[in-house]
Amino acid sequence: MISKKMEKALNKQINLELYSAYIYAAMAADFDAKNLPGFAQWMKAQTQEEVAHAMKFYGYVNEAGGRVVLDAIEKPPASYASPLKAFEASLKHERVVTKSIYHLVDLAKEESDHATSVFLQWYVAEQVEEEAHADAILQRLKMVGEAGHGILMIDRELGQRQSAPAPGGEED
Ligand code: OFO
Repeated sequence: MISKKMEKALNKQINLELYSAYIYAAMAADFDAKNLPGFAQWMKAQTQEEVAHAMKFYGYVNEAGGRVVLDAIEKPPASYASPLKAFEASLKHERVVTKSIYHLVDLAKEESDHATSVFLQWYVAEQVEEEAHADAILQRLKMVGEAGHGILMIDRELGQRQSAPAPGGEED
């Protein structure tokens, strides 16, 4: 059974994961509006992945005897000056999420809540991937600069990203 303090912190994380989903959905809409379907597809898959992250927390809170309480989701930015700016924002956001996961790990340790500690390890590893993926694309965008041809090449490649599997699954 999780503590009230842990329940509150996990509910806050559900909100943050849903905000991540909202940020990426807004980025997808911006890319669709700018005729960059590959970037949009990548962001749509990322949106699904974030919903899955939120629902994995949801499932855990319930299973651990807590109560899921949903809060309002903050409004995400609607547009970005370039794909590079969007991926800069994405990497910055993922670093915030990583910090938040680390705080949860610290709280679990503080409370000797071993079950939550074990549960959170999946997210610790996932955040390494999340930051690495965003950074890899960001570095390539920096390489091609504003050149239309390079952007279109990356767009084609990102369009191949498949959608995330069902919540709670082993998505990457
Ligand atoms: Fe849920 O990993 Fe991104 O935000």
